[in-house]
Amino acid sequence: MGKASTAAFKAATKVIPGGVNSPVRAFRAVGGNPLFIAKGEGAIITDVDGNEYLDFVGSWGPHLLGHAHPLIVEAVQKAASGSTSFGAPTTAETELCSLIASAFSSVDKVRLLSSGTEAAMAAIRLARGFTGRDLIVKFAGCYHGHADSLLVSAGSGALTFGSPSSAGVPEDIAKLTLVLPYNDFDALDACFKKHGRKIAAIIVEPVVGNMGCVIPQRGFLEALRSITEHHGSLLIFDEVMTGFRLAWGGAQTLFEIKPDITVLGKVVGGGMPLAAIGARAEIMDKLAPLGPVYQAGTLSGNPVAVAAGLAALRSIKSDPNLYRRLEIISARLAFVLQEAINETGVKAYVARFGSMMTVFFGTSGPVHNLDDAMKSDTEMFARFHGEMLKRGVYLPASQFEAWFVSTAHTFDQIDAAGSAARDALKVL
Ligand code: HOZ
Repeated sequence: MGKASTAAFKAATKVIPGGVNSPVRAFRAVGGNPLFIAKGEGAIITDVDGNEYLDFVGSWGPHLLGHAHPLIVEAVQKAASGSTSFGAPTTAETELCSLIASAFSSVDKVRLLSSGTEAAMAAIRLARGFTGRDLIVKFAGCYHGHADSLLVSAGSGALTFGSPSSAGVPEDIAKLTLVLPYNDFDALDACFKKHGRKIAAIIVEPVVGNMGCVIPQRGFLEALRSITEHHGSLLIFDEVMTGFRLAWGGAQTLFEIKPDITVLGKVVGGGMPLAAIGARAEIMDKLAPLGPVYQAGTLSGNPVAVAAGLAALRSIKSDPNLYRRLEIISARLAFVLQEAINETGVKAYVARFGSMMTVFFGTSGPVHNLDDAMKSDTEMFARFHGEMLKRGVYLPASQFEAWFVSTAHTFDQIDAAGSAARDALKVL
């Protein structure tokens, strides 16, 4: 780590808790201090010391098209020159919401918000308001932002009510969230047998990015769909990571499952603070001002964020080969990493779905749920992270985060990442 990043971190710690505005950035899980980033272009970021890194964080998901995509930058500049906020409707919001609705067959109407956390929180309230029920089901290891109802871990038994996973979350709120193991059909059945009539919704990452990349087992998403339908509960797909990343219509299009409510963030905002919830009209019309479920925001539908989102989605839509190319680049990354693992004999498991991937260290996999993910050797991952950084590759600073590939990554860069990984694995 260079002198300028060290000094910047020292200064930051004086005025920002832990020196960061979101905890995983602090590098606590991998040791050392965070790099302070000065700029990014395509797949490369540059720190304040002038060191360049090949970036597989992609701002934790938004940069499907790479950093500083010219069309997004141009759109942002143009929008900002006409004011950064109105707090009044604009035609661009209607355009963005129409584009989102056209991408998801489960969505008639869309409400724009400012962050994934806010969107997941609103989706939960909407599900409760629509069904008149209080309980929600989430899966251990799935992360849906930091709203009180969602910072909950499993209680003492899989069928018991959840307990707070953060100080400040009241027990009484956590009790309304049931936490089940991901990919566990029996736990799902037992939970609905016991509580089905009281469950407002299941919220799930259809492909998980937040315990590392974890893929739904065959039939799991279908089981969520049928059990919720059977019990009159709603199914919420949190597609903050997967929406517009895995396919134009998100994971739900690939798996051919229609959720009741879709939560979007990251790619949909082109790197600006923008998120969305979408559903069929019957559900969305429960939102104020039409319905009784309150939700609002001064910066909701912010013109600069909307311009960035529109530019990102239009660019994605205009390129019919984009997802195929992204798949090939991502598959290449998984391949070169697996080659490096095989060559060096390090025990590690590469999990990938499209352009989301995680190398779980110290396990040969498979990783189906949080318990499997927790078998990882996090110290080995931390050493790997540091060695990759020394070799100019910037990875998420936690074993339990997804790496993101962008359309800006080139084959040469991917092969360079493979060579860096081979060298890094050799010295672990
Ligand atoms: N919640 C993000 C990881 N899943 C981290 C966001 C950030 O630190 O920017």
